[in-house]
Amino acid sequence: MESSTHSTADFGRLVWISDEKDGFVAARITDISQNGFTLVTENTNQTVTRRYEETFACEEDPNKSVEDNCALVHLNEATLLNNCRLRYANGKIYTYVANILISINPYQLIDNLYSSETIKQYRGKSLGQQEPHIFAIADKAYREMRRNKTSQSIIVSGESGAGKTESQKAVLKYLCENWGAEAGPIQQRLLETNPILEAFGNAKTLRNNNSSRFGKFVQIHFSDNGSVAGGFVSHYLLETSRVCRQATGERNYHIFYQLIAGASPDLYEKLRLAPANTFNYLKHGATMFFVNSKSPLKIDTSRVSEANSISDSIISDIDDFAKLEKALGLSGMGESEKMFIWSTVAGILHLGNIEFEENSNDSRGGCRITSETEGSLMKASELLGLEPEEMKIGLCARIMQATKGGVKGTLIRVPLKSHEASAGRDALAKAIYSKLFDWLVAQINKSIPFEKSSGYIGVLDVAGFEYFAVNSFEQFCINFCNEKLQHFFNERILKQEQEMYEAEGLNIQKIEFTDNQDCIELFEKKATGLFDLLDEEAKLPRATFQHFTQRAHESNKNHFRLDAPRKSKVKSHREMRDDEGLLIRHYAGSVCYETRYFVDKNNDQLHNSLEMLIEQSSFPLLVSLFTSEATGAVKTGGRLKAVSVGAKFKSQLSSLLDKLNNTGTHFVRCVKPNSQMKAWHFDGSAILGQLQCAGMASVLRLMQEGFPSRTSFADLYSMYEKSLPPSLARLDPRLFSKCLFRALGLDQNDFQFGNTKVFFRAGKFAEFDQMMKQDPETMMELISKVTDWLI
Ligand code: AOV
Ligand code: MG
Repeated sequence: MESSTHSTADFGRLVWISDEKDGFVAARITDISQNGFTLVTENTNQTVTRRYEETFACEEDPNKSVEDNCALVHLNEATLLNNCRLRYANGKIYTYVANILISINPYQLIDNLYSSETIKQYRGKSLGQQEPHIFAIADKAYREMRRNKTSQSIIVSGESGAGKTESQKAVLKYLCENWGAEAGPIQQRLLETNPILEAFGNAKTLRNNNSSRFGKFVQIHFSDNGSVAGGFVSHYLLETSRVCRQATGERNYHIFYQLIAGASPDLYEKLRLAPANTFNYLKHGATMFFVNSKSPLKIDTSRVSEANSISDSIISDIDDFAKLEKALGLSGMGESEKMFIWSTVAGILHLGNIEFEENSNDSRGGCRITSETEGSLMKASELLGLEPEEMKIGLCARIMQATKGGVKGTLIRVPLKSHEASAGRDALAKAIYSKLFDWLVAQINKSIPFEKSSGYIGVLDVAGFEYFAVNSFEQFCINFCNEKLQHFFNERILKQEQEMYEAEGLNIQKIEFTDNQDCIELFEKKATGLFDLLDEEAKLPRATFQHFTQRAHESNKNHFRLDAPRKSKVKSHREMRDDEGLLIRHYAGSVCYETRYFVDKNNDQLHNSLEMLIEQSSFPLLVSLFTSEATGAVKTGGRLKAVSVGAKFKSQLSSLLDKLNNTGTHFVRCVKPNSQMKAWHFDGSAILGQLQCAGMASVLRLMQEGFPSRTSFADLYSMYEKSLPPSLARLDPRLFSKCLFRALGLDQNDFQFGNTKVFFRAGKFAEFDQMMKQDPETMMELISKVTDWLI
């Protein structure tokens, strides 16, 4: 709060003060000094002192909650947190901040929250007419798409486990159930994409039992008459490292366990499957099976790892496998395609069991496959359609082109050390899995074509900003993506809003917000940006992460956003030398990245003998995964062009942002209430941190000053034009609108007239909208009274 405004009148006033545990607690002012307040906390009766700027204004009644936070007198972080807390305690997970929806994960199914009856209640209703809900946002997007004839995007963000994917599913359900009737199978296929994407792209992590390990933008297309006409799924950055390794307590992708648990005895035999704990790619995380759900199915306990006692967990995998099979069928995949998928997945598991040892008989120091794992090689080669001998050679050696005096010569085989062969094996497994995922998405898209589209509603579900004790290339990419989205959010909500106020001649104070364009440039600037430097490093004969890191620091000396890791104030970070890490100041806080695997992770190309190996597979579908453009491969002169992971992601993101820029946007900020995934437990400090990361503080400031809803005079006029008597039809739209507002008797404080639009205070549009729904005759009567007076 501003110091100049304080006086003895503040004595006894209640304010919010920051609190380590709860985010904010209420405290009463007992004294005022030059530097700040002395206060007594309401709950614990403790006397504390705070500087003025550390306190936030509190509502007269701090126990009053509102659906739209903008209905409060004081809009700040503390009142927002308190409002969310009060609502959450009453079983309400949704709250608006004007048009932005905040959604706090209940970690428990709420009766009827997403039922068909509820869907009906929201259809065609303006925001604010019903309780806050994700359906209201979906409906708003739909109405705006129809009214403005422009596509719309719903941007769902939040940290892992906050409820993004569940929100996305709710939006899909709402749109398909309301406007999908004519689309029939397309609508069903759209809804069935989820079990497929989740089986292959989700996994149990420490933060979320069903964590999406990829980003997605799902577009639902609509035809001219407003019914669902098709869809399209774009996906981003699947986490491939999980295929080979998982952190303790985490799992590999669901599909591996689903297949083992759910395959029929015949299929199980055919795929040479075995209990999960016998596969290297599954046993490191150690939690094999999980989750709830009761199933009447008989369980074959021999498939459960011996290390894990039989529990309910396996049942969910069996159920989910059945759902997956059905979904694949609905997406147009026949028996042969399903078999291809199963054998590829099983092939990856067997591939992971192949181990190498140094070959003392090889004078060139190469390695060989251990005799104990020869069987795995046989099984993997069979399931991937490869010759076992070829596979052996492909795994244990790489092909190089000899050069003599700068002239390229014959191809030679260079034997690999066992650790190099192991790395190649893992790279192969990851490549096959990620190509399979690309292919599945391509198949899904084929099954939901959108030729008759006249516009779409897209829902974006990407991982939110993250930072851990150790942050690597994955966090680097995700956080870059979040910088871009935050920038878009700032542009849309904050910058454009203020520019519009100015253009409309509204007198509203300028709101400062931190522009993060400089941080984006640190990543994507040509030549000196971190992504380009990383690509350049890979081209060097002796690429090292230290050299990359040094160059990153040298090329961006004195860049406000970049520093040496030792400057990190975050205690949990491991000590790092300057050439081992990057400290980046993101919009949501500083993150220290460990660059050790950056160069490797940025390059997902297989060494060429493995690429050649796959191209020899007797399964044309497998070969096509590596050569078809549908799965994202770029071909140049018959060979695949090497595009680094970072470069691909950067270009995907820029095309996503182009799309978002051309749509109307709606924001949903999901919040994870606590780190234990406990139902209805509100951890104030953790939630406050997320609201801050979501950029809510500056939004609140803007809303406090501004008018977040508006409608143009021209639109208002055209709604009535046809039924206007000649004397009224002469009025220009602005004058007409003024008459209309007089007639309606709206409170002068709730709106302002701009040059082309009328603007409403937050939360006041619904009231107006409701009045506009009176029958035209009553309205006309009202208007003509005002015009009489006017003329
Ligand atoms: P996320 O998508 O944001 O995380 P999810 O949507 O997967 O998070 O939600 C995590 C879990 O929280 C779900 O599996 C549900 O159990 C529960 N949940 C979320 N939303 C609701 C809701 N509205 N009602 C009831 N339970 C809910 V990640 O994909 O990890 O970033 O990467
Ligand atoms: Mg998710």
